[in-house]
Amino acid sequence: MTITNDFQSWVAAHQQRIEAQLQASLPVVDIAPRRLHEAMRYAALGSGKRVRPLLAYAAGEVANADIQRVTIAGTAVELIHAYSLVHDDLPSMDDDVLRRGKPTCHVEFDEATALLVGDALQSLAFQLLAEYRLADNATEQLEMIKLLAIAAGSRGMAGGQAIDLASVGAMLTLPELEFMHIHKTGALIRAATVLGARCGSALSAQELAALDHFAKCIGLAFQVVDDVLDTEATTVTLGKTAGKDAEQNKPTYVSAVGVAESRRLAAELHEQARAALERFGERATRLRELSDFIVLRKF
Ligand code: GRG
Repeated sequence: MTITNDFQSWVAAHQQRIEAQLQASLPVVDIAPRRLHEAMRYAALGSGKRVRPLLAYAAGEVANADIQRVTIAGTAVELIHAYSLVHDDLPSMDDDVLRRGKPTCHVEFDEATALLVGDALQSLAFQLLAEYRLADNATEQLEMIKLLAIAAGSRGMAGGQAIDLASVGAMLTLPELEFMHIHKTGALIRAATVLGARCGSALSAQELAALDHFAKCIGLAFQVVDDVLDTEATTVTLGKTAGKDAEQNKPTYVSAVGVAESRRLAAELHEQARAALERFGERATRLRELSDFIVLRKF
């Protein structure tokens, strides 16, 4: 399992596509309200691994999708992700001062602006999905918009965040932790993958289910690795405050089962994710490489 130069070039090229689309879609700073627009751009542009859009592109390759359609879907998911980070960092939530190697949005601007940034990024995501053609017919496109709305809402990411906030100081069982993360982190990762595939030629229900299962496993693996990195990596490498989970007494995979077992669990989820891709052969090469990256990453 190695990260090849070819994969790295693919990642860089697709990260650039997303950056360019974000640049073009975010409101410019010289139209009013300027401070809000500046803060939106501050939160969404310039860094971030862009894992979710990369998953959309890689799944799009499985379904032979038009790259411009995937760019819009991936950008919409990244806008939702950027909003979630801004809100997650607020004093009323995780209360963090560092994100993507720079001061969090509410520190750089102010709390009210950060709240509005999250709101406006989320609206912009859905505006893009409604504005551009993503599917050959309107019914399919509406289904795709609904899929992202559910993934971001109370039965998805926002619901997972509510469970996370209510769990501070609690000792969760492994199934409870899994339930929380399938929603908080996993829902958007699954949505990105399935949306990427749905930008392409119709896959069968079984093929879509296999991709969804891949994304469910890799979304959980992403979180397990995140928990390990929170204990083992430095603030400089992560670009966000390391050790926050323990400091805030949050239940994590590491607090539940320790580092070694967490690593074993991540490897098992990685295996399951790769197994779900078997039926796709060469078409799923980028998804396989991305799953390796997610598990091997150091930041
Ligand atoms: C506020 C509704 C609401 C939801 C917040 C995503 C989230 C839910 C909170 C983020 C807290 C956190 C550290 C979750 C762990 C996994 C995760 C999503 C990490 C950040 O995502 P990356 O690593 O970040 O993809 P970059 O900066 O690379 O985009």
